[in-house]
Amino acid sequence: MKTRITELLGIEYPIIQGGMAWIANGDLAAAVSTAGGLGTIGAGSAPAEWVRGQIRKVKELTDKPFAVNIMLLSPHAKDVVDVVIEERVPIVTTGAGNPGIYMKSLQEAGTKVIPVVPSVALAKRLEKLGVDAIIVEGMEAGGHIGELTTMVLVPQVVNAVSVPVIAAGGIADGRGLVAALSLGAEGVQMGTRFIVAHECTAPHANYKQSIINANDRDTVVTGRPTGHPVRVIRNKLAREFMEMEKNGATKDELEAFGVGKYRLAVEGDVEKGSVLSGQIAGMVQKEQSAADILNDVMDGARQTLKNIRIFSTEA
Ligand code: TUI
Repeated sequence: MKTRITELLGIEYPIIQGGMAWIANGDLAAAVSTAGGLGTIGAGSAPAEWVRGQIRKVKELTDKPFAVNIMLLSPHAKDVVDVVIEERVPIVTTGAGNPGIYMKSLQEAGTKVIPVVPSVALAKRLEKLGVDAIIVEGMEAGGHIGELTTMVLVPQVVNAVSVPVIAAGGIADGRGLVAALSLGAEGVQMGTRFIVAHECTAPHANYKQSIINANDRDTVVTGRPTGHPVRVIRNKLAREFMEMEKNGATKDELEAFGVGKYRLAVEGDVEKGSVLSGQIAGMVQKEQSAADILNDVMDGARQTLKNIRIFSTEA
């Protein structure tokens, strides 16, 4: 399968692994890139030197292209940009904000910049600044999300920009890949499914089990009053958050209550911690290697294309 995304990024399959904060370390990124996708290190809110260590690890493990995701709300975002430039990282994805102020220095260093956007307006603005491609993420996704679904957002952004578009949110198999391509995307980004990859070494086994156990309705969105809505698995913490929100807790109270909770879940406390996950967790059923996940998605896509040859192609 060849698209502008596989060509731009120099990868075999049009599948990008999401740069999940606290979860996507160098082990996972290297495994995905080695297997023909685009692996991504999630800088999250980690210090820049941690990111440098993960970059060096990926470089040791593979010669293939890889990315670093810069979470723009991080207090270390600027330092991470400097490290990415020093280490000559080929591709940067960004999330949770507008990467405009970093565009020039990243592109002068030869780094391709691919922001995650939740709206047509931001996609248009960033295209003008010269981004190389755009990841359009629907609110089916896990973690920090926008308002619109993948199904409605992807075709509207495809209509509005000419750079290639990557679809994210609610995609975990070959049917999702074909659906995204049907909407005009030229690649997909998947997060939740890669959490259960064998090579995803950061999260505790309990975190992976929560993803595997989850059914279709087991995620909820908390934090809307803070301006940073986050999709998580419904657990003790999520119920407490929802109760606080119902009782009119202030932004400051909610934010203070949320501090340290991602880390707690990644370390194994999946009741009192925030288990970030996409809605598609209901379809993620087993742990597999990154290579098996990529092969399964590609095989599923080929099968799907056969299954949907329902229209006669004769004129
Ligand atoms: O970024 C994500 N997912 C994330 S980031 C994260 S860590 C976090 N910590 C504290 C508060 C919030 C998050 C956990 N999950 N996905 C990409 C994404 N980016 N989703 C939505 C956006 C986004 C939102 C607003 C991108 C740009 C944006 O622009 C606002 C503006 O400045 O115009």
